[in-house]
Amino acid sequence: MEHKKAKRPVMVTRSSLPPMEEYIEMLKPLWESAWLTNMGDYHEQFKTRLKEYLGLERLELFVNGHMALELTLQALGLEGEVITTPFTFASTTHAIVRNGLTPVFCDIDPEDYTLDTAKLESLITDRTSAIVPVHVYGNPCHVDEIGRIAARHGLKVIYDAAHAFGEEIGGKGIGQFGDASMFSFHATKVFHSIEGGAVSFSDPALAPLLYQLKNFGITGYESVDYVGANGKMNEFQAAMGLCNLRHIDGEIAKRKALAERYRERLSGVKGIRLCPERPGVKYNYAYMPVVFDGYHKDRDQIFAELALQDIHARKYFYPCINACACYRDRFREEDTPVAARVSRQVLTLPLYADLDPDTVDLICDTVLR
Ligand code: T4K
Repeated sequence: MEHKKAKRPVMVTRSSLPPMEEYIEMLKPLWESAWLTNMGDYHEQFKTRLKEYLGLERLELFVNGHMALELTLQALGLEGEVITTPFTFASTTHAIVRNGLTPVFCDIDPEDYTLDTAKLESLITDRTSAIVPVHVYGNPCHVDEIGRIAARHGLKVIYDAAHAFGEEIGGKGIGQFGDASMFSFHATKVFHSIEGGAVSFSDPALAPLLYQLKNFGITGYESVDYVGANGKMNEFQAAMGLCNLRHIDGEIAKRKALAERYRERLSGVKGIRLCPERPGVKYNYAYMPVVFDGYHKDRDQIFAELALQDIHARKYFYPCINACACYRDRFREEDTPVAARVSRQVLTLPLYADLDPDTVDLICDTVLR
């Protein structure tokens, strides 16, 4: 069988970059001021522009998404147990554990792979202080039900929105749900600032605390009030974020067209499951997860067939976090059977703004062959 030629290698994603001149122009003032980090002008501008774009009132920037989440959990003064999902990137669980909290893994919804709210309430104990759900692949969690459960039990809700930049539910920015939401601006994300992250939050009292915690807990020239960390976003990151923000709508539109092309080819095929698109949700097309469940080839076979053509899909998120070496002594993957199964069936196919549509066709041909 003859294959169309694709530029190789094709990786699961490829960072979008602004025109180089745009970024260089942004760097000139940095050479003049020599103010490179510690909350400079670009940092402040980026914060303002992001709040506008994301429809948020309160937001703090961080050096990366992980520090944003870890320091937010610290700022909220949580104790005891935190209910979360095992079907995520290691960062989510690590942020909980590194705060001295105990993660309690809740299984996932078999359709959209976010926390299964039907299984959530039975995991709440008198030691539970918070829920950390993940809008995994940009699939929004069941925020209304999570909000109701949290309110009933007096729990905080901190969303890991690393994959959900720019999304909306019913016209509301996704960062408006829960007590706080963490966004990642890593190079592999829909929107990036090389590395970077942000947290949106509802309680105004968190604003100074988050700012101080990311700066070692320093509260004045001669005072350090908290055991903070270095979580500051530098000016080069903020400059990249400001440039990329100018182009983000076009980037998402390109992703949407490619995601639709995948859907046209792969939906309705027996044994292949795509994530449902919920009405009223504005998606960002962050990932293209495909689940092979009863298909004539399994996930690993398809992964290998693509790799032979120098096309590198990824098994996000395999293994489940409760099966990773650093946690498997304490947790059992069997306790979250849906997550365990999906993690063995899922493949995230290449998706990024500049992916050649012919490559999407080639990938689909390979999957369907
Ligand atoms: N919560 C969730 C749910 C997350 O998914 C993440 C991060 C976090 C929290 C933490 O946020 P950050 O602290 O990272 O802001 C990648 C990313 O490093 C990570 O940010 C992301 N999730 C995770 C899902 O994916 P790897 O180890 O798979 O990345 P890597 O280096 O294999 O890159 C994947 C592909 O991306 C490469 O094959 C090519 C492309 N790429 C990569 C880099 C580094 C580029 O085009 N440019 C680049 O600069 O983790």
